[in-house]
Amino acid sequence: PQRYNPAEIEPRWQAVWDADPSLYAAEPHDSGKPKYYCLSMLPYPSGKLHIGHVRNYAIGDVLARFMRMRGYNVLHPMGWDAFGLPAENAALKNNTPPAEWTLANIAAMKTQFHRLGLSFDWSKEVTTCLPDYYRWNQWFFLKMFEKGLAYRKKSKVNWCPECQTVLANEQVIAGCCWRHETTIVEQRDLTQWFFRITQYADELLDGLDTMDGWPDKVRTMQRNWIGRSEGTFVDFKVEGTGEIITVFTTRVDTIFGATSVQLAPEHALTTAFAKEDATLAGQVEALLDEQKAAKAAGDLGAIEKKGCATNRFAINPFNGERVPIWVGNYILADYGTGAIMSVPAHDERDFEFATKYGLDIRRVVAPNVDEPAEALTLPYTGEEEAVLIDSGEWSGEPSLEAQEKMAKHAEANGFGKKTTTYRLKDWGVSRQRYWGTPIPMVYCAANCSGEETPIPLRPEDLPVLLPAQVTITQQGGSPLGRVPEFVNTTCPRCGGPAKRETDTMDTFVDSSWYFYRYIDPKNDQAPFDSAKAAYWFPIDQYIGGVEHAILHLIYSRYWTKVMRDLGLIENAEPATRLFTQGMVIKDGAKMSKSKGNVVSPDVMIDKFGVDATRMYALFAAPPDRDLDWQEDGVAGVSRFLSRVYRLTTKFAPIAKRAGTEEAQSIEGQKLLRKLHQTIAKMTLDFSGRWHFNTSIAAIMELVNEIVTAEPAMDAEIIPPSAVAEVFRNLTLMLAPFAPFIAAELWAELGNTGVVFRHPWPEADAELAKESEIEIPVQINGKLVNVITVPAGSDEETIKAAALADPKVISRIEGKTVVKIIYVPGKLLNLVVK
Ligand code: ANZ
Ligand code: ZN
Ligand code: ZN
Repeated sequence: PQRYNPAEIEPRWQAVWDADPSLYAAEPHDSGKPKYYCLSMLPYPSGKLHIGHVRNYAIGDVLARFMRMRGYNVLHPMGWDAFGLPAENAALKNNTPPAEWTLANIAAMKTQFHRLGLSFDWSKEVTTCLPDYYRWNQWFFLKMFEKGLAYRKKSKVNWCPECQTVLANEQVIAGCCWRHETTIVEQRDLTQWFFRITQYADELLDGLDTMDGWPDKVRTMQRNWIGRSEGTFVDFKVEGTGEIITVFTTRVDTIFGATSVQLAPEHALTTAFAKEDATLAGQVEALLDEQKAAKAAGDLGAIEKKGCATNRFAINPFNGERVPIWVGNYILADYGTGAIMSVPAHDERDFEFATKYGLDIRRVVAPNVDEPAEALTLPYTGEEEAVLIDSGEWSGEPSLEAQEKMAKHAEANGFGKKTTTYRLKDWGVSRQRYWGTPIPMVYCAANCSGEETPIPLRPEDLPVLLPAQVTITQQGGSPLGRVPEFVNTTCPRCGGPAKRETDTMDTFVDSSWYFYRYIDPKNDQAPFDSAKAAYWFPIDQYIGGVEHAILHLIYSRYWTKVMRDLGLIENAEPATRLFTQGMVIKDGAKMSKSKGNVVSPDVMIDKFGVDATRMYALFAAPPDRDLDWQEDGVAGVSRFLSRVYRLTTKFAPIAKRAGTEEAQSIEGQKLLRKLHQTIAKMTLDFSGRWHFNTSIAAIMELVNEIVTAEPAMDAEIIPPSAVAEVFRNLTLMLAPFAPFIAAELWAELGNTGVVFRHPWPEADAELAKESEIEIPVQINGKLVNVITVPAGSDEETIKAAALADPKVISRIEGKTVVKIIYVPGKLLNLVVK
């Protein structure tokens, strides 16, 4: 008998497949076939695939292969998220140009992908660091500038001293840089480019409600990130000066309980007050430091609330009352208006603060008007059932209604209005880096615009190429600013000398729309053809890590809406379904070089082959859970494949002799029953949850049944036609998971053609039907025996069979059966006295 030898089988088949470049190619958008766009997130070309990649890409690959077998026109592309900091770091370390380093890594990883037998359509490859891609980033930038969606403003920005660049809010994690987990992010004042994502805040939020193909946890994270909050602006006047402090509150109904106004340490009035009062200035500085430290620690909510009085007062416009103005370290400058009215009786934070500093605490809402308010435990934060008390003409109003009415009142009297605030901020896209997309703007100091006003390039000026000759140093500022040939250019308006913008774009720009480029990667007239997009979009299944839940997945949704409004596409969301896979861990811990627990895909493949490695990655845990990598487990899957190989090669000669009119035996029926049950189960597993671990377990069970039937197949009690049917379908079902062994066995069984171009098998419901079913019998709730009855037996037959069972007879002897409860198909319980 032949031995299963993946080291021989796998390269041989890969060579066969390589000879057919159309093997995995999507058919054109006008092919008339139903489409399926299966997208796995593209990797950063770090140089080496890790075992986590193997798992992620195996999930998409199985799905793409299955959908092809189901007759869909499948698009399963791959590309490279190729701009970014690591290339610059490598350039610093090894003195290799970022482009060279990146392209060499891409070549190395492509070889690894190839070895893994992933069914990517490489004719659609996209590499984001090449000009034929990034010129379209620049094109979009110009469109967005035209629409007022790209703008420049001076602002406080997050600055990573290690990266020497600005970070988006989304790239600040627990106060530190997302790439430098221990480097505290600083705030700097810089003029930066922004994308107006806030213009789409409502749509981004409301869209989430309709996206039921996305995991709830991802939708919740995006909701919180957008952080829409309905409230009211109310203007308090500073006593004496008449200056206005606008506060943002979600609870205007509690305004009669406001006993102070609190300003953020960075509020403009705080700064103004501090200028005239040195003591105050010192106190404010201390408060600001505390706030920064808490931000860096990542939990501003946990800050020990502190503040200082300004010795000034503000007037509550609702009742004319005079309340002290304080500065609080828990008030953020960049949320709402940076100022609040403090209502200690009904807000946790204000309560803590007022208790500490002895400020008044005044109850103005209560769950019930009849109960004495003094009995209420504070702070009382309820609003659904609450009613206003001690609130002048508003007393007696339910809280929620009062919020509406009081906001209207403020608006009518010119001291406030209803408003909506968002936690979401505009997307800062400027980076002081070299290895990114140049921003297509110039400054014409001499004639047109002055130093500060950007002039957009014309579409025909694109692409603005990244200069190849650049020295990467640790020095701050944009590296492009040190390349005179890049900086000095001519003005598109007056033709005079001008200077180029030297910031590059955040690399999240690249990944916001790369999946649209896949459908038309060689188009040099437009980012893509809209007719193609109309066919392929939205993506049917997007697969990637949950770590992208906010950053990448909000930006891509935003980009989709912008493109829709530019008239390029019709879909409002990029992907109908999102699947977030779990991580691969080792011995319960995340793999890392420092822990020395990294599993190399190459080592696994050398030992066990691609098929066993892929299949183990899918079998060892549900794909959305973390997987603890066990080499023993891979060995186990490899033994399973050896068994399949042995059985198939052994029975192939019999299968090949299959006739058409063979008499069926009980043994043959039993084996075919298991086969069709397996087909049905696997087909169901492919209908949306992608729990491939249970699919593979089902194939394993089928193979166990084949082993049981081996003697009957040897003796040809099971006819050759049944043998042929079983092995042929087993091979087809293995094909998405273990394509190499499937191809080998498909040929071994005498078939020609490519196994994974063959249609997926159909389950025959008649053949799958059980001839007998098992019913557990209980007496007074205790299991006594399991009886076997013909499938489809009615209740009377089953009761009779139970009462005729010897074990049951002996237990009920001398007693009376008072009741028989039958749960159809599940259970029979005799109540006996
Ligand atoms: C008075 C009040 C009374 C409030 C009450 C709440 C309960 P969300 O839902 O997160 O938007 N706030 C407003 N701006 C703030 C800032 N810059 N820094 C810290 N806190 C700020 O929360 C809005 C509430 O958070 C606002 O409503 C305000 O406190 C506070 F019984 O105003 B509230
Ligand atoms: Zn950093
Ligand atoms: Zn000019």
